[in-house]
Amino acid sequence: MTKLLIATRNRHKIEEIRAILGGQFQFLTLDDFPEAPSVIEDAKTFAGNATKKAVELAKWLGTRQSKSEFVLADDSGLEADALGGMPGVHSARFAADDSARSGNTPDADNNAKLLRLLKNIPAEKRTARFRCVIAFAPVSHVKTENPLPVCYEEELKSLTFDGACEGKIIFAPRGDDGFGYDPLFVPDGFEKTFAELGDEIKNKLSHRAKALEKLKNHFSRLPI
Ligand code: ITT
Repeated sequence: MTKLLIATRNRHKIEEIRAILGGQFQFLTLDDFPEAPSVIEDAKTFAGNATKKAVELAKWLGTRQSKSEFVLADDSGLEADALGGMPGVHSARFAADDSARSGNTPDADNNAKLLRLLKNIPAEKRTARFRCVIAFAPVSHVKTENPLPVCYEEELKSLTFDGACEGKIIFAPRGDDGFGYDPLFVPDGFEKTFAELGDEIKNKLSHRAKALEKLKNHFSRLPI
């Protein structure tokens, strides 16, 4: 069975990714590697941050006696149209004063800030989407004789898969399941928030489910 490191410390992401990918992989997470370096997410796009997380962790694992064969990293967030796509790549640290430098901020604070900024926006203009990019990088334990100039080799071998889920932002949080902005997000075609719909439904229609579906399709065609 293929060994896969899920490169996140976000427990909710780990549970969703495991549930969606199912029994095809043997999963490890960053909890299995407390000494793993933390990656600074300073790219301007979800794809940039996801690739950075996957590639840096794959390079680090390549220097160790780890049996992981691939690293999977998820970068995701919410885009509100009335806010020009904010919070976007800053979703996890939206409530911080300086979103480029601070660590993650509590979900409740991020949600409160989102509601504050959308206070005067009517229901029909509260359209939004969750986006997710999954980066998938091989762990190489073998040093090549003629590495590519500079250090692009791992980047070139990594793959990305994206997914989006359209919906709208309501006026007050509802529901207890999920994480992040789930209590404020009603996906198109539903009346309930992701936090009310629960994991089973969310994992069929979410941005993460769509990105992982593409990864699964790709993987099912590989001879491994
Ligand atoms: P890692 O970087 O360790 O993976 P993180 O939580 O910092 O964990 P991101 O940088 O990708 O992850 O930020 C994702 C944020 O976007 C997350 O903290 C939520 O605020 C929001 N988000 C992403 N997917 C979500 C989902 O399915 N439901 C609700 N909010 C979500």
